[in-house]
Amino acid sequence: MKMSKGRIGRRLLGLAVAGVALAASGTAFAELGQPSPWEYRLQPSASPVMDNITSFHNALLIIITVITLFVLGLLITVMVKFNAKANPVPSRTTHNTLVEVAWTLIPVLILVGISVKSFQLLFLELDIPKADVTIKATGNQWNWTYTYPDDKIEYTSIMLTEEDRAKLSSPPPRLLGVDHAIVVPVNKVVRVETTGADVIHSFTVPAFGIKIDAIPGRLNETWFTATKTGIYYGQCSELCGRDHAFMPIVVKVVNDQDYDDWKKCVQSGKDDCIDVPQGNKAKQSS
Ligand SMILES: [Cu+2]
Repeated sequence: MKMSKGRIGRRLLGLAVAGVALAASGTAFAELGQPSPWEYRLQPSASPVMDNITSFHNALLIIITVITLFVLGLLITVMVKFNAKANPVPSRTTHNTLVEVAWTLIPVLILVGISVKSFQLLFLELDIPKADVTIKATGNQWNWTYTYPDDKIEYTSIMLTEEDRAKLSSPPPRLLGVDHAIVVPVNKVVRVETTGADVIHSFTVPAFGIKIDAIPGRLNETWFTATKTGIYYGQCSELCGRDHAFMPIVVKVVNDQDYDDWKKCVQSGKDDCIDVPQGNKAKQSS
């Protein structure tokens, strides 16, 4: 079957339009703080670190696309222009100083540019600003224990069963809901300390751009500032055993007033604090 040039062009154009439509729908489905069907991008950002990760990722995507297309173009040019049929008498050129300097220097400059941005991002992630709230997350097989050392609050967060989930008026996504979320105030620096009680787990919340191992006998730390109120879902991201897939992380970001109310509520041992859909296990630790 032979296709005319015009037909091939129209098909390619059709494919390009479909691709753009798919890319656009990817953003249309994206919901803050949780994964969405057919998502292939990063989750929408809700912290300054994630803003930086997202723009770095997008910039790298442009750079590698341009480089790949450039190399592809060179390959096609060589194949078309310099094959034995089109170019029976090859040139005997072996050196070209300008070209050699250029193809050494330009990639080095590109890599240096990328590394500078990359180090800036690493420092942003690792330089923990003065914290307003400190939370210690302890990974257990297979749930998380959260401690607010400054407020003497400690509770364990366990994934909701399908039955529990069905009872809720607005159920959380499947396998992501928990009985007790982490509650933090919006626009405040939250320092997260992680450790493991048994094996290595990993504390991850994509929308905040944090992923840090929770290792027995060690205290790791990271931080985030949630810039929008809402509910953010994450998961343990280190294969930690049988129920690794069933120890989600839920962070509820609320305003200062709600945060204070929640703290008081938990400290007074009440049953219906804002993060608790049923039963109360969040208690003041002794
Ligand atoms: Cu785990």
